[in-house]
Formats: sequence, C-alpha cells, structure tokens
Amino acid sequence: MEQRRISLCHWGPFEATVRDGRLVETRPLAGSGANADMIGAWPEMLYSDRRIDRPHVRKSFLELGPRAGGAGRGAEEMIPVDWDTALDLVAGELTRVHGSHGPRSVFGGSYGWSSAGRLHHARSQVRRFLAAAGGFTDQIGNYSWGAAQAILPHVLGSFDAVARTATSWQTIAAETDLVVAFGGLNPKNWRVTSGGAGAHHMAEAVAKASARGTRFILLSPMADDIPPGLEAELIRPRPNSDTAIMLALAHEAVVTGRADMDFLARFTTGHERLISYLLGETDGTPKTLDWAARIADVPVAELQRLWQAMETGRVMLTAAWSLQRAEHGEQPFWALVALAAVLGQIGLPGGGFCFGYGSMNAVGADARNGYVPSLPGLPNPHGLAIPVASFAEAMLKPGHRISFGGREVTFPDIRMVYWAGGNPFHHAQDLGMVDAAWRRPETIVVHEPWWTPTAARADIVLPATTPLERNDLGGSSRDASVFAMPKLVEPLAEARNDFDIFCALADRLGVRPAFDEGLDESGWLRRLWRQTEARGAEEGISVPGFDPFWQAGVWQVPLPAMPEVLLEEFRADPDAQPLATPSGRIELWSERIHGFGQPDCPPHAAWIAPQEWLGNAEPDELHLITNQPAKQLHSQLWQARQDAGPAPVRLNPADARARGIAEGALVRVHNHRGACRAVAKLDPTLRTGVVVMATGAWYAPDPESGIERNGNPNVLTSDRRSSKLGQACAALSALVRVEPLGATTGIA
Ligand SMILES: Nc1nc2c(c(=O)[nH]1)N[C@H]1C(S)=C(S)[C@@H](COP(=O)(O)OP(=O)(O)OC[C@H]3O[C@@H](n4cnc5c(=O)[nH]c(N)nc54)[C@H](O)[C@@H]3O)O[C@H]1N2
Ligand SMILES: Nc1nc2c(c(=O)[nH]1)N[C@H]1C(S)=C(S)[C@@H](COP(=O)(O)OP(=O)(O)OC[C@H]3O[C@@H](n4cnc5c(=O)[nH]c(N)nc54)[C@H](O)[C@@H]3O)O[C@H]1N2
Ligand SMILES: [Mo]
Repeated sequence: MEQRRISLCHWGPFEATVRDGRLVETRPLAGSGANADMIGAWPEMLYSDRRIDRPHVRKSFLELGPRAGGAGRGAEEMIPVDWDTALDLVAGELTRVHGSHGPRSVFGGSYGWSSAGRLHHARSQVRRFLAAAGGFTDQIGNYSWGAAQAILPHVLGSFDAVARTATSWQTIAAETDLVVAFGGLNPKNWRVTSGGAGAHHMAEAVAKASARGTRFILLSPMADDIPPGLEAELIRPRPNSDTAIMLALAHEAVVTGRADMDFLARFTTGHERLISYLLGETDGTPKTLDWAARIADVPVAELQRLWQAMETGRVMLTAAWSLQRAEHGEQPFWALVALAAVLGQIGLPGGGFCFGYGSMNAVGADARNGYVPSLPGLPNPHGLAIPVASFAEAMLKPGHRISFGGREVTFPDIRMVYWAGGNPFHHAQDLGMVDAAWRRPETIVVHEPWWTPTAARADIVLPATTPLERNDLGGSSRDASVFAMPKLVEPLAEARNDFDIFCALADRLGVRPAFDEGLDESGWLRRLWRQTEARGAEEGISVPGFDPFWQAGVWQVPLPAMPEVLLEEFRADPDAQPLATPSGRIELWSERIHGFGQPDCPPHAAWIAPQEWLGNAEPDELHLITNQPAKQLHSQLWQARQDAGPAPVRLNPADARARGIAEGALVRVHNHRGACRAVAKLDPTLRTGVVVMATGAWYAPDPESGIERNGNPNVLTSDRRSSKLGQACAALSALVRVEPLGATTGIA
C-alpha cells in the first residue's frame, strides 16, 4: 500500500511516500524552493545504521553506577538494556543527585536545535520535565546571536531587531538604492529556519531588488556569500575587522558634513561622545578610511568607493550574525546601528539597518508573528541559568564566578548532565576542553535518535523517535505557514518519543500531573493549537479549528497588511513610542554599560582588536572561518554523508602552494588547542590568509594521535567568549596552521 503525506523539517516542507509502512522517498513540497538533497536524505537518515534501537548503558556505569567515574565515556562498550532498567536508573540518579546536592547540580540547559515540531521539541521537553522534577541549571542565550542579545537591549531597548523584526524585502525591492551587506548574503543559509522553513523566497527577493536597480556591495572574505546571478561588488576584509570599517564610514560622514545631525539629536543619545571618539579626541586616533583600510587590510580606494556609494540615496546596512560570533562580537552590531544613525535613515522604508538577511531563511519575509505555538515552559524556582557557551567551563570550575551582562554568575557544582535535542560535541568550542569537562560529572543522560558523538559519550542513552515517527505541528514565526506533521511510519525498534520518556520518568518521580497536565499527544496538539486560535482572536484573524487544520495539512497565515519597516513607529513619534532604553532613544553611548566598567565592552561602539586574528598572526598562521554547512543543518544530516571522508578545508591557491598542498590533498589543520584532518579544496575567490571549514562533522578523535578524523573545526576554535557583557560564543576568532598530512602523524 502506498501513501503520500506532507510534513515539515527545519530545512523545509516535503512530500513523503510511504510504501507498506516504510518511508521510500521524500521530496521538497512543490513551490517551496526547499533543497532537494537535504530533503531527500530522510529515508537514509531514518534507516541509518547510526539509529539507536534501544536503551543503552555504559558498561562500567551499569556495574558500578556513578562510582564508575567519567574516564571511560566514549571508549567503553554500551550495553543494551530494557526500558524499565534504563528508566529506573535515570529516575534513581535524579533522585540521588537532587537529594544530595540540590537541583542546581543537575545541568539540563540542553542547548540544541532538536527537530522542527513544536510539541516534541526535545529541548523544550527536557527543560519542562526537569523544572517539574524540582529544578535544574539552565542555559541563557544562544549560539546564533548571543553577543547581539547582550548588546542590543542597551542600544535599542530589546533584541527584537535580531530575533524577530527586519525590514521586509518587499520594501527593499521598492525603495532601496544600495544594500551594504557585511558578512554577505550567503544563499546556503536560506535553506533552513528554526521551526521549519515554510517557503524559500529569499533569492527571488534579492533578484527582484537587483532587477529594479538596487545596488549590492558585499563585504566578506569569500565570494560564495553572493547569491548566484546577483551582480554585487565584493570587498574582502580581514575577518573580525568590520567594526573598524563601520566606524570609519561614520567618521567620513561626520567630517564631510553628511552626518544627519537632526536625526542624531532627536532619536539618539550620546552621539557627541561617539563623534569625539571617531575624531580621535579621546584616544588620539581619528577613525579615518586609511586607518580602517590598514586594519581590514584592503585598498583604501575600495573603502572610498564604498563611502561614495553610501553618500546619497536610500541605503540599507545589514550584518550577518556571523560577525558577532567573534571576540568583541558586540561591537560590529553596535557600530552598524551607529553608522545607520549617522546616516539618519533608520525607520524609513528600505533604509537604516537590519541584521541577518544573509543568515537564515525568511529574515525580511512578510509574516505575522505569534501564530506558531510553542510548548509552554514551567517555572524553575530552585534553578539557575548560566550563559549558554560557558557550560564546559562551568563543569571544570564549580564555584567560579564570571561577569555576565553587568552582574556575576557563580557556576554550580554540576554532578549530572541531561541532554536531549542538542549535540554539544558539534556546537561547543575547544572540543578538547569539552571532552575533559565531560568526564567530570557523575552521571550523563542523553536522548538521541542517532549515535552522535554526544550520545556515544553518555552513561545512559535513551533512543528517541524522529519527527517522522510521531504527530506534531510546526512552523517558524518568520514564515507565513503552520504545518501539520503527521506520523508517517512506526517508531524504529524500541525508540520512544521524548515526551513519553519524560512521562514515564515523571511517573517514577511522582510529578506526572505537573509535567503532562493530564494530556496525551493528541490533547497537547489541540492545546497548542488553542494558542494559535487565541492569537488569531487578538488580531481579528480567522483561524481554522484543529481538525480542519490537521486534515488540510497546512494553514497559510494571512499576510500582514503592511510590509514591515524596522523602527518605523519609533521614527514616526519617538515620544509616544520610545525605545525601552534608559533614555528612550537609540543609545550611542550607554551610561549603563559605562557603569559595568568592563574594558572589553566600552560604553560606545569601539574598535578593539581580537586576541587571535590576522592582525597579530605569525606568518604561517591563517584565520579560520567556521561557517554553517551548505547541505546539513549543523551536525544533522551528516549521517547521510559520512562516507564522503573528512570535511573540506578551503584555501586560497597561493596559501596552498606555499605549504605544498594540492587540490584534494589530505591535510592536518591545527593549533595549540587541537588538530583535525580535512581535504584541501582550493578556492581562488577566497581572501588569502583565510581558510574556511564548515561546522557539522561528527567529532571523532583518533585514540592514539588525538587528531580529529572527520574534520570537526571545533577542536580548533577557542572557548574565549565575546566579552564579559555577552559571554557569547566567539568561534570565529581563531588562527590555525595547515600542512599536508604526511609521515609526521601516521594516520592516512
Ligand atoms: N565553530 C562554530 N561552532 C558553532 C557555530 C559556528 O558558526 N562556528 N554555530 C553555532 C550555532 S549558531 C548553532 S545554532 C549550534 C548548533 O548546534 P546544535 O543545535 O547542537 O546542532 P544540531 O546538529 O542541530 O543538534 C541537534 C541534535 O538533536 C538531535 N535531534 C533531532 N531531533 C531530535 C528529537 O526529536 N529528539 C532528540 N532527543 N534529539 C533530536 C539531532 O540528531 C542532533 O544531534 O552550533 C554552534 N556551533
Ligand atoms: N544550510 C544551512 N543554513 C543554516 C544553518 C545550517 O546549519 N545549514 N544554520 C542556521 C543557523 S543556526 C544560524 S545561527 C545561521 C548563521 O548565520 P551566519 O552566522 O550569518 O552564517 P555563517 O555561514 O556562519 O556565516 C556567513 C558568512 O559570514 C562570513 N564571515 C565570517 N566571518 C566574517 C567576518 O569577520 N567579516 C565578514 N565581513 N564576513 C564574515 C563568512 O564568509 C560566512 O560565509 O545560519 C542558519 N542557516
Ligand atoms: Mo544558530
């Protein structure tokens, strides 16, 4: 018997063909623009020999429990056990650790993208469960735009400009003369959206603007940040130097009399102090184009041309999220706002600034917010939350205090780790350090559908279903559709839904009513849909009932009446619609940040050189960019590509020649933190001195040499954070060396 159904994943909507109970094909939903390779990988993913078929316990943990110690994690045999044994063990450990060390000793922040459905969203489920079970240590912030999340509330009153709102592409296509994109507009990033990418229209939107005559100038070390077919000019600055360029452009506006002083006076505060810094009155260094050209190591004529292009017309400035995933990552975002303020077009259609047009699908798409429901959380009264990227440091240094957002956070004494829906051995920096930290806790529990490096390093592994094996609903707030995600096939072997696993544990702990509120899967789906209905009632939008929605498989949320323009209301009436900053205005100088007194995050946007970048590199060192993988979602989908060998490292042919490296050669990429294998891919469009390795390879250190075999670049990145304000992931500030993989290492 053959059946066709529509469903959704983070990389798009698809049509699935199921024959005699087996998934045989997945294809992008017609008209969705989703990537066929990524969508088509589902059957291989579902039936991969990396699926976890039943609960497993690490051998010595099964024998000795927490007395086993963590040294054998990842190396010892994993023993299959039945569900009751596994669940009793987990419930017993939670009770023991809570009882002896308190709720904060259970670390359950469990960062990770999980899968697209909103009910069975593993990370939301685990946090809800641990809160119901008495509390836990959570994580604050995210890896995507953690530094922005820290700085923007001080500048704009909230981080809405990175999390939710961007001027619509429609408006850009109609109004904008020039788009200046720091970090480019990389089309590979438009393949995914958190929650599920409904429609993929970004390339079309860019093409439409270009066809109307919008000019594009992109700043990025690599040419693939330009969408195919777009005639864009490219400036290739050194990585991490964008802040200097932005400040120099603002300086140029000031000294040529083009700064919009009326805008600065009405809509901002502190511009006098920023200008004084730009002019060099505070530090003796005027932030001229020459100054920036030296820092960014680009011909000054390129910056002059950029400035000339910006002098007239409607200008949209944008920065990719990648810019802030760096040391002092707060600065390029603050500097971009400052530059836009100096130009005076913030809040005008097609002008000002926005973040992330090149970072994720549907940024700048027309969509109404709030129609995709989410699993409600529960209060975590005895808990604590630590900055997301600090978890490994926290495991290594219980009791240590760090500054974060102007206050202090004390690391808890983490005894137990609970992870569901994330792959820290993919996402965290300095994996050698993470590996060491991971040996410290007494007990580690992981739920996973696949034997990821994280699952392989747990004490107790519980096999989770994939979204194709359960009923759910999903969508992204940046898209205009909500999808039903019906169960397509029966769960593999003994795999269970995360929700059902937590129900069984909640029973054992006596907290089931608090956790499931008496609802099963179907009850929860209906309850989530009531959130959507309530949102519709607020806005006078008619929402179908759950049953008709489920039957139709998708609901198109009506488009907003007017396309979005970021900060339009503020510009229209700053007194009636003040920002939530202390001054109610855009803060170009922040008294509050001044009060924090942290030299690594001064009270105005400033150029501060990172500790690791081309400005202080040894002659043979290269700047490593770790960007998002083109045909994966992070480490997801890697299991469908594992036979391809180590991941590529891209080098400019001149850098390759200098090292005796040919196209396709196996190389060793290394620094003092670690080393990995990779396959050399020569790219003449890449800036010299820069190498690029996408994230996403599964961590596999060779037990003898320690070299990571699959090309996971996070063995090379540093755990140093953006600043004491943000404590955010700063993966994009790292130097490496590359050499042919020869006799020195002994691995082929
Ligand atoms: N060097 C460097 N590192 C980076 C970045 C970078 O730019 N450079 N980017 C960072 C960013 S922005 C991000 S968002 C992170 C992403 O890091 P992660 O979110 O950790 O990466 P994923 O591979 O998406 O991990 C999700 C995991 O959930 C599992 N999963 C899927 N569905 C289910 C389910 O239903 N139940 C359970 N229990 N598990 C499920 C998947 O198999 C997968 O292992 O990486 C960060 N790391
Ligand atoms: N296909 C695919 N798309 C994805 C994801 C995925 O895993 N796969 N992940 C999604 C997620 S979770 C996130 S957070 C977003 C991330 O979105 P981004 O952070 O914007 O994406 P990246 O690919 O890391 O970086 C984009 C480009 O920035 C450029 N760049 C890097 N450093 C610098 C710099 O210092 N200066 C300048 N000017 N340019 C620089 C690089 O050339 C790189 O190609 O992507 C999302 N999109
Ligand atoms: Mo992200």
